[in-house]
Amino acid sequence: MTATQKTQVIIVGSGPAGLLLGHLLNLDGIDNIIIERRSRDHVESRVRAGVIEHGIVQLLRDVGAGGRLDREGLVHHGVQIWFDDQRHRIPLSELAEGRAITVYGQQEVVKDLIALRLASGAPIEFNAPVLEINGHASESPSVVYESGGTTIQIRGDYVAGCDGSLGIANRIGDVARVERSYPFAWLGIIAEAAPATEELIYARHSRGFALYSMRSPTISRLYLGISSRDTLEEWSDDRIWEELHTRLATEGNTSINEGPILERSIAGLRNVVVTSMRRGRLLLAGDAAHIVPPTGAKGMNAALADVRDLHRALRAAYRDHDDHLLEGYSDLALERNWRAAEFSTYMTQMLHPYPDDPFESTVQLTRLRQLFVNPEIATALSRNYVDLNSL
Ligand code: RFL
Ligand code: PHB
Repeated sequence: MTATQKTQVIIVGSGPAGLLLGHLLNLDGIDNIIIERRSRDHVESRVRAGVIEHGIVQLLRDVGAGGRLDREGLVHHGVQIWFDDQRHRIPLSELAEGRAITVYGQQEVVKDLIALRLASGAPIEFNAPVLEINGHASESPSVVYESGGTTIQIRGDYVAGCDGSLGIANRIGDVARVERSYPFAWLGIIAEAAPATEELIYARHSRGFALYSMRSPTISRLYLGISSRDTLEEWSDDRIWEELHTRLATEGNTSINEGPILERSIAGLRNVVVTSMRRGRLLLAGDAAHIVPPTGAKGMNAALADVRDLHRALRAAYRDHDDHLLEGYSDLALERNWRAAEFSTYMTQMLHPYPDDPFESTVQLTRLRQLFVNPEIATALSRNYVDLNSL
């Protein structure tokens, strides 16, 4: 092991959460290091979320990470919700004080933040798995990681656990979590095909859920709700397209452009919320602390909103020697994250048919119809969809 290094904040993980936190701390002159298990190339090409809330776009702009996002992001003022063989639209911006969502891939956010990091010259280590987090209950916690065959120990004032759901930080200390699983997963593809829709389409079809999204004028992002037991081998290209055509059709009219499938993966649907996001001087943010099913498009937004709160708290601690915000960080972030959990559950349960449960099916259709009968319900959905994490 090399001699112990020292910094102020040790950030584990370079997903959206860790990268934004590092950037915000740099702007305040607070020393920090980001330590990432995977390669830069891997982190920059991981296909995941695509919808950014109004307030989170503003946050990225405010900190100088909004240039390409503003040029290339697709601003959407409405969303399509299809069911009962009919097309319906929710005018998001009309119902949410003019606010909108921006469709911009998570890996683009990550690329933009990595570019800022490298330009700042602040340390970021790729291919460097964190093996241990020690002394979280003490005044000077430390992290042990591996890099280029060497084991390195670094000590800091705080450790930020931004290492996702499968990382190490959320296993430290008294771990308690509340969970829910669903019998569904999403099969997601990226296809080289111009999107045949201008707005996202969430479809509840009797055969299952489907979502039509996009990444650019030439790249489509599509999802199918499948059984949580299914594997990729069971889903040939032909089967995927056939099912998408069926579920994204109304009155017999299909509306999808096919193209070569560039990427495919299956992600299970689940909720997890830890009972505390602070364990002494170890602070959790993002997927390390909570997971939502993707139906509400909240995961990345929640991760970035956690960092907005955590950064304020760390700044107050360093600049004003005031620990109040740090002490309140977990409660504040959990309240917001439970609202995200509730909304994501509502969207998931409304849009994924349970084939063998006629009661649940009728409840779902009743909920969907209510959305287009009762403007208050559509308004609540719009506000939560476009800006839950800044409400
Ligand atoms: P990340 O992005 O998982 O980053 C964690 C990083 O930590 C690294 N790591 C370690 N590094 C060092 N040492 C260790 N021991 C480590 N263990 C792990 C990992 O390699 C990784 O780089 O977490 P973060 O930053 O909290 O960001 C969370 C988001 O990635 C996640 O919430 C979203 O992708 C969720 N999500 C969506 N969110 C949205 O807001 N809108 C969406 O439309 C949306 N769609 C989605 C999604 C997630 C999906 N999947 C695949 C889970 C669609 C899908 C299909
Ligand atoms: C995406 O574009 O990847 C996407 C959009 C909406 C969701 C989830 C994922 O709810």
